[in-house]
Amino acid sequence: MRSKLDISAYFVVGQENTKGRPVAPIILDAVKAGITCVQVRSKTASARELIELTGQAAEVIAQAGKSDIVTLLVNDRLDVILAARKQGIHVDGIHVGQTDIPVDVCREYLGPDSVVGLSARTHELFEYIKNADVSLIDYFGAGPLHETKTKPDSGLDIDGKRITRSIDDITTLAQLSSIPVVVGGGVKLADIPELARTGVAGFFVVSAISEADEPGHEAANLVKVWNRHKP
Ligand code: TZP
Ligand code: MG
Repeated sequence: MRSKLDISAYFVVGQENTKGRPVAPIILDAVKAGITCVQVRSKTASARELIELTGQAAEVIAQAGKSDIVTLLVNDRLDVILAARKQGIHVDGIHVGQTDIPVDVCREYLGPDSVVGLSARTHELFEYIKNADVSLIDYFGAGPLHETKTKPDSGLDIDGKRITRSIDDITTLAQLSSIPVVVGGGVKLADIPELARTGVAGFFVVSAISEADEPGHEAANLVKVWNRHKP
């Protein structure tokens, strides 16, 4: 568990999200603009490419002078984090989904000071958030707010029907959860004011920043509007 974990402005990115542009400069721009958490997530990169990208992400965060403020996480790949750490790369932790490596294994290998984030369940979300054992995790990811082409299977329930979360649902989630909740899935600048007012700990985005013509400018706007409207 990281003592100072700020997931208010959380950027998820991989090589498949940047319209062919190099990822690291986009992370640098986002971090300079005030993004507080970066998650390296790629379903197309090899292990070696992910280690490389994680190293680049750590480097640009350091270059921005923000290694102590910005949390760097890797999606799913415990193996990548262990290999990156072995090379001396500063990685804060992991984000896993419900069908990924179990959180007790993540915690065992990454240690007590690492961040372990977990995507909440889609099915019976409210019951789950209320009753889940959160002793090994730092935060929940939840959503989607909207259907998104970035992750087409996001929000599919066990019967294959898609569930998106209303602002009222998200307000309830924030109240029910005993740990911070970060919400994403189709989130754009226009969603930020009402999302900030729900009381959740933060928003996460991929394409709003990664596909923007000026990622730094877009990230700065997201951060500014969040901070203006949060409780
Ligand atoms: N997890 C749930 S939705 C999602 C992830 C990684 C993708 C969100 O992408 P975008 O482009 O912000 O809709
Ligand atoms: Mg996963």
